[in-house]
Amino acid sequence: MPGKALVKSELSIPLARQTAFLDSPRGEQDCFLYRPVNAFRYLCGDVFRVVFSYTSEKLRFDFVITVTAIIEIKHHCQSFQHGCLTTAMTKSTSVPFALVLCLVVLCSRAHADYSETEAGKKFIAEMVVEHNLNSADVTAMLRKAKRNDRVLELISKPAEKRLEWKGYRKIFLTDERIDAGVTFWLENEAILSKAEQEYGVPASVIVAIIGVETFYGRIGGGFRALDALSTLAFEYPPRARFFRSELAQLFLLAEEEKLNMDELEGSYAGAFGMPQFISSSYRQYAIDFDGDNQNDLWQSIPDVVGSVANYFKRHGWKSDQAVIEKVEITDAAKNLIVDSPKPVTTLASLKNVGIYPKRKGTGKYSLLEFQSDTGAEHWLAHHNFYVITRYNHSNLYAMAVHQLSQKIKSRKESR
Ligand SMILES: [Ca+2]
Repeated sequence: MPGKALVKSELSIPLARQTAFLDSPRGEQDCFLYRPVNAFRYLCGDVFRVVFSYTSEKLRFDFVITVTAIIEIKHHCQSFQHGCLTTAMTKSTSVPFALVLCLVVLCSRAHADYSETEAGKKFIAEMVVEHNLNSADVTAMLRKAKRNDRVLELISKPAEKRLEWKGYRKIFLTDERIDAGVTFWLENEAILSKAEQEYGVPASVIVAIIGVETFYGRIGGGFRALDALSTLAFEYPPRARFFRSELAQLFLLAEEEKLNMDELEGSYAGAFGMPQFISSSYRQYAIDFDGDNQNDLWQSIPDVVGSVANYFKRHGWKSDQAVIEKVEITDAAKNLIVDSPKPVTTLASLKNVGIYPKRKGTGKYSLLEFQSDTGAEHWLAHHNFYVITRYNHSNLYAMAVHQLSQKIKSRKESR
């Protein structure tokens, strides 16, 4: 039966809003924008929304994509088929032709069956041979995976690569996040102390990580994990190998923790729970810190706190050492500035150019430059700074975590 579709409303997002959205990838506006993409799941419902992206096939992996409009479509198909919707939409004079084309593309991709692709078949075979999973079960689940274009858009432009420190810090070092950190700390003081004692990782760092990752659980979901990881595994060549492995880990995790993969939600990059562990990290580092025999990073704050502490300990956190210290440098020191946080510069090299570290570390350092509002700042990163980058491989990320931890700590102490 032919479907009847009506364009209910069209909302153009002003340029200013697009900019705000780009500047706050983990902010609420971002959630507002990417949630509608997930509405493909509600395709057969009464109302669904589509986020349109003006894009070009040849720019697919350059991702010059701007979200320009959200269209809400009401349809009355009992059994939805894109054909009926596109036909109806083409008749509508209020919808630009380009948008109709986008819809066709988005709809058709949203229905891609990865289990039928060559890469998908190979993946299923590996899950059976290497991990002993049931072929029919894996195939059935993979068949449910839907391509998500928003995932491809976001993965290509993470804030860590787009922004300098002066822009990045404004996302995370806000009064609201600091206050939320103090509140989280006060509400979970006992479990944070226990984790600090058992793992040697400061409560302030654990609190800051959870604050940067998900704003204490407020942000972080919005994508079906199966869709996000399948999209990245099968449609994002630059990191397909990594994401295929994470998709495999997701299947294993779901099996071990008795999770329903159909419902699991996470970030666009396939990280989930309050501390945003990717599947392999979840399997390797998540712990049961409340004694209910489950590693629950969604609902159990003790498990979240213990797992973050465990992650840091396992990556070599040294409880008696500093993270990073600010230094003033002369021109002679400029050739010691590096991009990598891995501490390889010796104390002797630093002294040669007039830098004398004041804080305790391993004796190996990394001299980093950050662009602040007032110009270049120089910081001497210690081993523990490098450990923070094991959570997210970015100097900006580690700096945000460190500074947020310091601000939360001093605000808590001043209360
Ligand atoms: Ca537990």
